[in-house]
Amino acid sequence: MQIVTSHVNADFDALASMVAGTCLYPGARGVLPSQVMSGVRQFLSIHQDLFRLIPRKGLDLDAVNSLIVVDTNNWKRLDRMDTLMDRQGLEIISWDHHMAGTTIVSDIEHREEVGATITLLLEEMERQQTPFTPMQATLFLLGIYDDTGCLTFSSATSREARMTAFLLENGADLNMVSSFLSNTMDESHTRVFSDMLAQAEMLTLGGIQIGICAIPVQSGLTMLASLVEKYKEFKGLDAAFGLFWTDQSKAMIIGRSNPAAMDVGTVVRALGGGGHPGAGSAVVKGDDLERITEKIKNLIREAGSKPSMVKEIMLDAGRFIVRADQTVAEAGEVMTRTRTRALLVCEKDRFLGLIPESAVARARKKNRLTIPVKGMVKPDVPVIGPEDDTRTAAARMDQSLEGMLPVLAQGRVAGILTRGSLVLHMYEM
Ligand SMILES: [Mn+2]
Repeated sequence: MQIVTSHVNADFDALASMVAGTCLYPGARGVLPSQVMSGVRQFLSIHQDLFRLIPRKGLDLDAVNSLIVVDTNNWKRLDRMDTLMDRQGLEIISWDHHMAGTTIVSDIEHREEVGATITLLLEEMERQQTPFTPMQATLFLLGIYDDTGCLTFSSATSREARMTAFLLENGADLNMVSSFLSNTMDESHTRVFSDMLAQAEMLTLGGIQIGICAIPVQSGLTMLASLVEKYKEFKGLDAAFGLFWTDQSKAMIIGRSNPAAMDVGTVVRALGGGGHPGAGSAVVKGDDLERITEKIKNLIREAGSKPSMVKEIMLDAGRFIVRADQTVAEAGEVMTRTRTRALLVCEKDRFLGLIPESAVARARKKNRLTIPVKGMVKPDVPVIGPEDDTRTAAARMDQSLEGMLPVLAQGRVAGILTRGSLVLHMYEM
């Protein structure tokens, strides 16, 4: 007998991978561990009959000669399979995305560092053109979304995104997916949240309040980013970091910050993750929680104490400037040539305001292209100083309809920040 099984406290990735296993290996029976996550339990209470699954309880392992293990690499995480450990002639096939701490030695191993195990099985199903139902597609998508925070965790790869598209093309139902994902906020989240409230450390940096919570969680717990966001709001903080540590010596670090408070991206990038000033995440492996916490505190201090300044990243404004006595037609030509949506209008050294593309269009309609630019200046536009920090600039860019901030020093143009240049800076490109 060939069986497919996965870890106790099965999450959606584990369940999806088991079901995909029964598709790829016709004749294999899915063996459901006794304990499953509550969202999975709710899902199964409706869908169980649709899948070829039998409960672990009451299963006699004597007849098993082929074991397919999905979404774990550790005998201890399986539901009472120890008797198979030394069975002579037992074939073991693994499908998994956990790279460290493997205790299950397999004959055929499909182990790759992707965001979800189900991705590996789906790629194989796509290759073999293995048929599956829309209901199964929905479960597979739940697997991808559960393990990758709906593709937002930095552990997600482009392969998860490709398989998401593949599943949507094959009938996955997003309404069902979202209804089961929203249900996955359960008692374990309440417990984690109350731990966060009780155990957080506070850092104050130049008036900015930052909370850091290091909390052990069961692996596969999703919605952690929402918990960090809620925690930040609940405590009225400027920024918050959650370090969620699972039994697989892996920590998920999630940061959230108000736009102008601090740059979360800098911190998580230094840990090998990704993000931007307001939000980011990283996965850190093989380090203990205390060491990671210390490391993050230092990174936060660095990020908080050295915000980059506008003058470090501003562009030369030369090609964005028109003189107040030039015609609107000339301004229009410069905009077309430089592909900008507005220009800075200056009289000698003095900054008067912007002339936006829309003003040129208006003048063209009214046949007034020959008048001087001075007559069409929009004076009260958001500006920034060279000594201001880039977080302030990012917040102020929001108010700019033209997507540009003139950088002014004593009323003179010192440079310019465009939305594009600010974005490149945020992603450190
Ligand atoms: Mn997984």
